[in-house]
Amino acid sequence: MKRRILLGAAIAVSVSLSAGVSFADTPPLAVKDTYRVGFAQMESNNPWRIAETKSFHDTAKSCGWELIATDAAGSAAKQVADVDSMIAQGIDVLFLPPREEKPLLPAVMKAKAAGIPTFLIDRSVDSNIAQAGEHFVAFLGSDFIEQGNRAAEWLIDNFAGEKGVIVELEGTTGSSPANDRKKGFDDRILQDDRFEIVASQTGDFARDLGRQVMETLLQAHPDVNVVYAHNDEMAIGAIQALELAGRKPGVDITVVSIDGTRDALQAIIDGKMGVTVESSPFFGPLACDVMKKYAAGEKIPGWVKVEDRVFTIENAADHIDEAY
Ligand code: GZL
Repeated sequence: MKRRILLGAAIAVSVSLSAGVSFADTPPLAVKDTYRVGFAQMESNNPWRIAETKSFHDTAKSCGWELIATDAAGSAAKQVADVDSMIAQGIDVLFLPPREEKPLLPAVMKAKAAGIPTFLIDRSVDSNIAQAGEHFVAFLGSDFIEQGNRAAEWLIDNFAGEKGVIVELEGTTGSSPANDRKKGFDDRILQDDRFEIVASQTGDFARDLGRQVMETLLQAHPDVNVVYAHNDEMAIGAIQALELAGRKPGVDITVVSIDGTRDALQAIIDGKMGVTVESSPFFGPLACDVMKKYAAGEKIPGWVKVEDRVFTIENAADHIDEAY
């Protein structure tokens, strides 16, 4: 079953609601007019993070949230400490985008022990240790394996060369989107024997590090003709590095990415990027909707899956006005 929930101005996110899981073990949430809500953001170093945080602030008033929002500046340890502080401040519910799958497990366990229901936002934690319906209520986010798979499908369908020599720029080490975008892309692309991944290195989802890593990998692999970046920030950084080296992104090298930021859509319109698979940051309204349903006793699926679109030269100009 798919439902479309209007997020932000014009972004509608279709959410597929699979069978609910029992919540015998997750802390209850009372139906109230106002809630003290913790939103423990991991960092604010890129447009995606900034758009997500704004989405929660923009939702607070209409959802009756007294929002306690923190920013861990890229430190998983600080993100855990921020959650500790929120628990001490007596939050009713926790929205947590865990920077990395393992280091954020203590935050999930402490919230549960304190009787606070947790919703994981945009990234998840190590499912071997913590599960939806027991340690946290649900994960709200995209299917990162599917995103990687769709990026590979686009490349297979649109690459005109004889041989694809791929450099892969990975996201934050140990994060669920980096792990799964790699799995989804690599498993699919290696089924087509035209392609070879000659290097794969983290750029930590950051533009400048993505640029630096691309400069280094370009030295080692001058024959590269495809870049697969786990997010647009690193893809834009890679495009900068390629142009500085005299390469022509979109002409002699194909760039494939994920997120759907404004700069990426512009790069597609300019012919420098081939595709970006959407990964929406607008989680505020969805978090409000799911939290209220949980409080009302409705069954919530362990994974509230956000459906993503694909942006290419055919539709980038139609969507750039709504991009962040
Ligand atoms: C995806 C999110 C990722 C974005 C990156 O849900 O976790 O983190 O794709 C961001 O741009 O840094």
